[in-house]
Amino acid sequence: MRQTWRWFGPEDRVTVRDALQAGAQGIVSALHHLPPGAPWPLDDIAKRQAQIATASGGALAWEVVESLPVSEAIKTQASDWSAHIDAYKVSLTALAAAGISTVCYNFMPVLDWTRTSLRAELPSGATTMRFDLAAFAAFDVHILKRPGAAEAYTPEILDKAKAAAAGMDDAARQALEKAVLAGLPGSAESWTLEGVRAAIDTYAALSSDALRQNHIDFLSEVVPLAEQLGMRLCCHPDDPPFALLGLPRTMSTLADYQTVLAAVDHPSFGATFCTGSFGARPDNDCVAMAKALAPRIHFVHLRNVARETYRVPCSFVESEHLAGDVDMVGVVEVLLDEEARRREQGRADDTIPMRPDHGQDILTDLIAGAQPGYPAVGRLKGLAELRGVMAAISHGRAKRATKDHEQTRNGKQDQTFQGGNYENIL
Ligand code: DNO
Repeated sequence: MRQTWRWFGPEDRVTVRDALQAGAQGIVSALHHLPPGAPWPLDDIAKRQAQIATASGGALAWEVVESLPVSEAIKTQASDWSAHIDAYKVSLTALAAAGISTVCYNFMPVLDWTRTSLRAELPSGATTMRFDLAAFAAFDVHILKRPGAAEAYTPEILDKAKAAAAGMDDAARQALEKAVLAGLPGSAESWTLEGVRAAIDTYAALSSDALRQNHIDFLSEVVPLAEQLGMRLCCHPDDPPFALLGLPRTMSTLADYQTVLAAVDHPSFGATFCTGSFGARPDNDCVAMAKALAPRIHFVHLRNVARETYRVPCSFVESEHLAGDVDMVGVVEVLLDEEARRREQGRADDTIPMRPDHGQDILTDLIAGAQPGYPAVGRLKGLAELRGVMAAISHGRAKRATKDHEQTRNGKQDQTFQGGNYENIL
């Protein structure tokens, strides 16, 4: 797998050189300063490419776009949706002209990834991101005060949420609000409570099926162009993979992916396989899902989660890459198998880009103030561990292949020898 690293651009406190020193082979980036729905000008793309090339002395290039955001207007098919589709096509065309062919996006209504704590302290002093269902309910019911919110939670969670809200001072309330509304890291957009309420209202009449259909309509518009340009679009799963704030989420499970992949059955459209997002549901078996989706996986996020409760929705904490509930070695094995299969089939995309997704804040991360979830050292540690797993699996395979080869050769020699055996001839 191609070992890539997310860089948010010049504002990112973790630099391209840091990525290089961590051993990354390529960069994942986006033009976060442009709002969803705006076209990406070729000049801005070229500028980002030049920044990466200059900072890495030509060693690294921008290989994957994450994300080319899909606007709310496209998701709800509001009046300006077709103008936004046109802008999306302009951006894809410019990216293809710049030589970038893998583009990740998501189709989550309103909020992107959602946590209730961005720096939850662990016993070691490290910090990590956490989603606590009771804290989220406290936000939904007591801070956002969404009409009907209480219906989304069990009485037990509502009791906990009430107690949590009652125990919060202003600072705690603001921290929770900030964590939930953090949205897309590095993005130009940040939500206010009023903005979220208004955005939620635009989904009032939109069922899950309608949102799924809007997703398919979006893909029907852009995938033919992606195909023509030789690009791969890949949808990131819902994070967390269940409905929040009464909004539909339709890319959370294997069945969700299979429905959309079948409806837009073209190799130019596939999945961003994110183990941390899928893994936050006890009924998502990441190894089985990776096997089922393998031929259509265009990009991989490797991250782990430890689930704290066992229903859907559940609470979870982001664990170290090889700890937690996702069988990370099992998933990597499936992905390496898929690469081997693609090589045999002569597919051009036989090397799948992966990135170590998120990382705990450890050592100097604790004072560096990087984007939540994107520290230098925590990610470097994750990448190093994952690289170790990949190397060990590949090494084992290479050894077995050599052994098989030798056995076949010896077998052939035996046969040749038997063929020339005088006793046999005589
Ligand atoms: C969180 C990320 C997501 C992801 C988008 C892709 O850290 O994994 O923000 O980039 O959902 O569209």
